[in-house]
Amino acid sequence: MAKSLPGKLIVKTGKFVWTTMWQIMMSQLAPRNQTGEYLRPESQFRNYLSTQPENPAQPAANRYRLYVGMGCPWAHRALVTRALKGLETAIAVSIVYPSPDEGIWVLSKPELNCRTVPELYQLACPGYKGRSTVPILWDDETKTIINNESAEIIEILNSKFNQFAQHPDFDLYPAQQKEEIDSWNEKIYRTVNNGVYRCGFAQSQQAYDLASQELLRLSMK
Ligand SMILES: N[C@@H](CCC(=O)N[C@@H](CS)C(=O)NCC(=O)O)C(=O)O
Repeated sequence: MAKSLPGKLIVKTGKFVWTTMWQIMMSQLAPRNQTGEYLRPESQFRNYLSTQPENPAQPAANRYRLYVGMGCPWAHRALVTRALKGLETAIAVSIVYPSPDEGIWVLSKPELNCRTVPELYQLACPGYKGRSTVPILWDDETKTIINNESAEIIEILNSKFNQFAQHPDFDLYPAQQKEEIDSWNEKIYRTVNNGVYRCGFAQSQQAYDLASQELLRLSMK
């Protein structure tokens, strides 16, 4: 009878291969600190619209569009703000879809000779090396990304398009509540919005425990 390998060796080898593959995958997907906590990369396009004459990005109708993915919670808040302000006719939306085989967002049909969201980023900024995330506030006129940070995109939609909005008086960030909103935002961002990523991308038990406890504590308040 042919001899089989000892079970212990098979299990040990299997665990080693799986752990190594997982570590390689995570190192590409999720930057971390020394204790294995997920560190979200900063969004890199952080421009604002302004009516200052020297600013090339002037508020206008039918000039800017949002690239969004329907499964993306960050994109949702941009879409919700666009709807609440009544900006559907002023700001276009292009929906992108996840490509499970490529691990990137792809456009529903090629635009500007781009098939994918990473290609749009390259068009906006040749040589760009960061993550190609949505939502994106895109300028159709200059073919570039104005902003790719949803917290700032919603601020722009709330305040810079009022002359084209159906609900210009609906202010989602009233001056007298800014402090309270910012303080809640800070908590919700760290523990819930980014908290679920901190759980999923934790690369040590300690990092996972910290993220999941903070998430549960805030969600149960
Ligand atoms: N800080 C960004 C985060 C956006 C973000 O992480 N979007 C995810 C989808 S939910 C994404 O596009 N990920 C693609 C990638 O990281 O390659 C924001 O709030 O706009």
